[in-house]
Amino acid sequence: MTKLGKIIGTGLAAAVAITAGPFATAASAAQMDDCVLNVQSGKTTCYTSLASALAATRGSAQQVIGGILFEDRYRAGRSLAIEIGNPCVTSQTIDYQVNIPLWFNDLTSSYEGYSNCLVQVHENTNYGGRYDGPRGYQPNLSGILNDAASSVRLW
Ligand SMILES: [Ca+2]
Repeated sequence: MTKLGKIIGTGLAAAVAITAGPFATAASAAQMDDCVLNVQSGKTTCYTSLASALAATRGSAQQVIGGILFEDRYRAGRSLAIEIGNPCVTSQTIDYQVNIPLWFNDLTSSYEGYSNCLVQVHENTNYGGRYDGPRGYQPNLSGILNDAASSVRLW
């Protein structure tokens, strides 16, 4: 490395440290905050952005996103995308259902359906308790269902 390279390298490292702040760890430099849960396999895969998560799904054969749960109102914050095998059909019957992984449990504040799916979130696991939906878009879960969803159905 040239002397100039060393200076630039040191400067970048210092800048990152300052930006990251006192509570950051090395892992938080690129937080894997946007995840995709595959309903069929139960496997969750996480990415550093929602755009990356959706791009990965578009690149996978035979999979589409049926809905996305968001940590904050109006599609903000961390997200959990629900990956399904085929688009939803009629909105008259339940096409897919899955329990929300523990890391996203009781976090949902807004949600949106995709691939012709309507989303319904339930207060408890296994589709119990109170629920909201099915809807195409819920921008602001309020009251008892805010930060409470533990399972989700796609209609
Ligand atoms: Ca709950």
